[in-house]
Amino acid sequence: MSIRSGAEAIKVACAQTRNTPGMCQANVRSWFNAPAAGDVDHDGDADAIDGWLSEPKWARHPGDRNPPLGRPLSFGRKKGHRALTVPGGVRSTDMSGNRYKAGVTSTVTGTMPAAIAQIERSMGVEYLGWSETIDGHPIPADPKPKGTTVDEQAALNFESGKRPALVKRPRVKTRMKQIITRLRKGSEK
Ligand SMILES: [Ca+2]
Repeated sequence: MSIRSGAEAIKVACAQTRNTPGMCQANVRSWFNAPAAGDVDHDGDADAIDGWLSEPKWARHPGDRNPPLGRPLSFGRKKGHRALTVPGGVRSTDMSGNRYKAGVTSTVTGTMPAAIAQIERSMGVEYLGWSETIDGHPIPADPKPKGTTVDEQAALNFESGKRPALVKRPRVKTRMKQIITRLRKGSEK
């Protein structure tokens, strides 16, 4: 089982729009492809509190309301809550239009401290912190995008008409065409 990076987890979370009510912990860990934390505090329930407790102390950032993107947030009180920082806010189960709504997964929108406070108010929970791990598993770094080299990007710009003045030189033009041909060959493999 390989754990997803923050960016990969964000993608999975943002594609999800429904959830079984009250299953925040199971949903957030599944966005990361992480195994269940289990009943860490032995209260007979595997919930968000267990998720938070399963994170090693070194990986917890208690009370830090400016968490980075793609990291799990934990809330306490009652069964607690778990959610994920995403661009524009916090992806959360049982939230719709920045209000509590059982069964709907959405992004609670807002800048980071405000979005966290919105979840606290809407769900009656209290922010505990964010963690660098998910259910005790390190979250791997985001994969590097399959980039193009500087030359290849210049060639693609040339082909799409976005040609810098430099490319008007015949020798450069020939070189750009060679690179485009090579790119084409590469993509036919
Ligand atoms: Ca428990």
